Amino acid sequence: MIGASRVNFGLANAVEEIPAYRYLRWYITSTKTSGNYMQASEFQFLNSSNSRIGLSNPSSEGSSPASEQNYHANDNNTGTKWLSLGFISNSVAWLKFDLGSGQTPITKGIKGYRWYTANDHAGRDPDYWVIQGSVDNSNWTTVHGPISTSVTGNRNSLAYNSPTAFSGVLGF
Ligand SMILES: [Ca+2]
Repeated sequence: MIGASRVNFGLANAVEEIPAYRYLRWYITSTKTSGNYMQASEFQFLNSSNSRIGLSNPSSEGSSPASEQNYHANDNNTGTKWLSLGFISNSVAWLKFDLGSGQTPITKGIKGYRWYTANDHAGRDPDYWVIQGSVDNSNWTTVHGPISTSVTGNRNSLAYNSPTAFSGVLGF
């Protein structure tokens, strides 16, 4: 397994293995207005220069309109959005990235993340979420959050920016 070691300078100097998460997901469980769809124009993982890391197409929990698919949340264009239709009944939406075989947040240089609001309906904006990691695409561990925040009412705008979110968590 590819991983990293984090040394905890306690009495025993124990070494804790940091799981080599191949999968990361943005896991949203609340929007500004309940009983709504969920939407975002961009969700981006960031490198140490606070720049977007391009990843292959993500997957998500359910259906979306043809022009508002999950990959529209990671096309580096705030003019396109991902709309989760299922959120209105399921109250959960997730956007999952497979970093690839043998890849981890460390190999990809992922140090944090940010996301941007969509073009309309502020009530659909996420306001409570976690970031989770998984080694097997089945069991998930929270690596950032939960984040509960009031999101800007501005449209197509930066809503949350944490370029060092995973500092000390994912091996950096
Ligand atoms: Ca977009």
